[in-house]
Amino acid sequence: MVDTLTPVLTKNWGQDRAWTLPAYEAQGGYKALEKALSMAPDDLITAVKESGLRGRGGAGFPTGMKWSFIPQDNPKPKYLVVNADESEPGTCKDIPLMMASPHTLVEGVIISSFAIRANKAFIYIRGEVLHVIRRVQAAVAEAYAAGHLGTDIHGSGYDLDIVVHAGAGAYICGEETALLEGLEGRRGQPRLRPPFPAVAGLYASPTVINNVESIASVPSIVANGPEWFSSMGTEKSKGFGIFSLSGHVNRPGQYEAPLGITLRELIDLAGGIREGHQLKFWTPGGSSTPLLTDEHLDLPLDFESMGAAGTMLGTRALQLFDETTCVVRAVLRWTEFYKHESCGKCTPCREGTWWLVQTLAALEQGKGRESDLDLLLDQCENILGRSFCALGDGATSPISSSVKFFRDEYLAHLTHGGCPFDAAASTAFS
Ligand code: L3W
Ligand code: SF4
Repeated sequence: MVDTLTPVLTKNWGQDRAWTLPAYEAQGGYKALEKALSMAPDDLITAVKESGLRGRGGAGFPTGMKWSFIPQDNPKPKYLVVNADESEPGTCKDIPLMMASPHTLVEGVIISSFAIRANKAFIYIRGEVLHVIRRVQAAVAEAYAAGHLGTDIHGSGYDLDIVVHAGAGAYICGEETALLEGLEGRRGQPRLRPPFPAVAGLYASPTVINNVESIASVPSIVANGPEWFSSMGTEKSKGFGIFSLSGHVNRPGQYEAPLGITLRELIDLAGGIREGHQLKFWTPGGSSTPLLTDEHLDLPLDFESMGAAGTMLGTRALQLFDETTCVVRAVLRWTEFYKHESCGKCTPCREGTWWLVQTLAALEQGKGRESDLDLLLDQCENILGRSFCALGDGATSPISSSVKFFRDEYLAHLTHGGCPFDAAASTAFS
């Protein structure tokens, strides 16, 4: 079961066979599609703009504005691509959503494609999650059989085909242009932007790429109206979102709540930090967003407040670590991930992430010198803003933020000649 304060995307997750078409239709599923097909596409774009929905994949770009960038006077086909390559460490919302309620996504894809006048849509799912790919494929097949997809949908004259594509398992393919490269059959490496995909995306045609949760939010906006959506959340971060809590919390999982909720409130919903322990540090939006500490428990989880605190809301992947966790060791593990996932296209990230691991590993083993901390920050500075895509920048986030908050813990490794934490007690990263 999901604890929820805004039961919209997660409302049917606990129900019997919620992922099937009859169960979805019994809850009013595909009624929003019926309504959308009776509207003018431009009015749908206006409704999504007015709702204030912002991209749920990390960057928070306004969804309706992105749709309005699609040049309708361009004779090329238009495409909708759903980024379902969820792989940011700690992020676990799109996969549960696709498993529990794939028709919410499929209905969102049809409405969104109609709005931007696309006749072909792609759902790009990371290849490792075969069960999710099968679940979404089954939902797409059900939608075709019921006349929600294919030619002349609901007698409207509108045609749409959906292709479910399995990625090959590279984190970089969550970057939108690397994803397009992969979809076109090439090695997944980012493209130079601009041009943005809205102008020249898939097969050099105008393309909207949106995260799963963004697209899955669209049917509820169409059904209930933009004011309903914008009545939730904060002034500039409207609506609700799925927060994934993991780590040292009693009930890890997905919690759907209005944007602007605080971590303290979410921890309460999740049954508290494990008995006898205190929160030490956490990520607001996966490991690519700078860490925060127990001093930040009451900050609203919205795009603006997180930015003002020097971090990002990102994907709302809240990874919680109590005082038994060695922050240096946690950061080393994340950095090894970025080194492994660097696509190799640009030098600052390809070489830099390798150097970051060397320096961090020496510090973690107590073999470094105090000056290595400055070297580490210098290496971060030479990657941040100098890399071709956000992966390089993201790799530096946990490092620079952890040095800012836990410099003494780094130094303790040097004076101790290794990790001062009792390995048995350090359960998160053993
Ligand atoms: C047209 C313009 N379109 C921007 C579009 C752009 C994209 C969206 C956001 O990175 C972040 C990153 C990760 N004309 C436009 C325009 N767009 N200007 O708006 O663009 P941008 O550049 O702000 O961000 P991004 O490159 O999409 C995403 C962070 O999210 N992140 C990573 C999450 C990972 C996953 C996953 O595992 N799947 O979501 C977590 O925080 O670091 O900063 O569509 O085309 N002038
Ligand atoms: Fe590839 Fe890293 Fe450069 Fe991005 S920053 S293009 S992942 S090497």
